[in-house]
Amino acid sequence: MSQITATYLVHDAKGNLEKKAESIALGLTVGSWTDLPAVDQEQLKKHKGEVLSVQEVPALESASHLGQRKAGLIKIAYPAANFSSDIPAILTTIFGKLSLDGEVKLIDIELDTELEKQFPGPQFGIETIRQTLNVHDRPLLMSIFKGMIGRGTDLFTEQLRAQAAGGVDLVKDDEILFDNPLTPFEKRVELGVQVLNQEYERSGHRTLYAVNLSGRTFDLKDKAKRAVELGANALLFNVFAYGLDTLQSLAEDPDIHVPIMAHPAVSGALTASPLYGISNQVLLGKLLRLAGADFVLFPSPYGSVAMEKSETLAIRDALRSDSRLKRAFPVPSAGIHPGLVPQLIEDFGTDSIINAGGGIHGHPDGAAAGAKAFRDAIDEVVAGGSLQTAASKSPELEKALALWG
Ligand code: 1AE
Repeated sequence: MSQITATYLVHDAKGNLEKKAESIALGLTVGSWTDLPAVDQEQLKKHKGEVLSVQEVPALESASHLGQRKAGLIKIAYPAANFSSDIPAILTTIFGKLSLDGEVKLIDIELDTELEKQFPGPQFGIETIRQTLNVHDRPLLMSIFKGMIGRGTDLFTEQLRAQAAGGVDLVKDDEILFDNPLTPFEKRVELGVQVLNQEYERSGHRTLYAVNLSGRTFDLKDKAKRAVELGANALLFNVFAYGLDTLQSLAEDPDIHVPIMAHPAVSGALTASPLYGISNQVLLGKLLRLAGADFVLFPSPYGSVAMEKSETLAIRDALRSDSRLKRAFPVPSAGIHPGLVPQLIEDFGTDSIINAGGGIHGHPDGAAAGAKAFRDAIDEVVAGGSLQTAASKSPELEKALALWG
């Protein structure tokens, strides 16, 4: 029987974890059990949630000190017979009302193969994106447009050309750049195609541009299709401002056949508390891959907006673990500069993306030099060398290290 299992960290003021587990398993499925006549029990057996395990763990200091608080990891299996095969139905089953019911955090989920098959996963995944870019043996380098609000297409063109000239593999819009009169969505796509084709002709290096797909939910598909018609080769999507199912609908549409980059904006509201919400591993890892993200951005453990290292590694693993779903690129981000390249490669490996905005545009000699500093650092570190060796051969990297350390 197909099912999803959910693991929760529960702080229970009544101090009875077994009872709490049973009340969750029944409350989110058949309602009650022992009071039911045998004939109803027989009929409802296949719908009943089942407590798989209850393991007491030390309570977190930040938990409420009321009552006889006990903390535990509670694992429950929910029959797939109870829900339609979509993320809204699954989330409402496993963490709907429960998310409002005290100190409970959804820590992990596991879909069995039959259920997982109902989801598309990434359309392209790491391997196909590498083939498109013809880059096989190093982390990809991505940069971000910066300071575009209130500015026009001239700056857009200039920044894009400089980033591509410096050797980045992908450029993405800033997530706060929406459709606007100065740099309209369609114009950005057209300029992106034009500039990046020119750069490809000039240097032979292919760069993809992820335009920010924004606007009202019900307009997104038409907008994305128009972008693809105009030649867009990637989309950036603020998935948590819309919902995971919206991402899935975009990823499943055969007319939107471009990789989708999921931005984590808004997700912190759901993940940051150790006591409530959803773990980063589940939200940014498992669910984004299931819904079809090809790239997943998240705060790195060492940048300006930092996330716990163990959580970033759990996201990495959820995006790349063996599965029938294609593998998605982890993109540890925020405050990244060339001095972090050895650490990024050590922690996230070659099948990852090194992503910087300020760390490229803030280079004293401009964005092309900023990008080149990263590429020189990446190439040397992947070849087994050190940053210092790379800097001795690269004035751009030397300057970047002098600035950021
Ligand atoms: C976690 C997302 C990071 C992001 O989107 C962004 O714009 C980073 O910018 P920098 O590299 O910190 O300037």
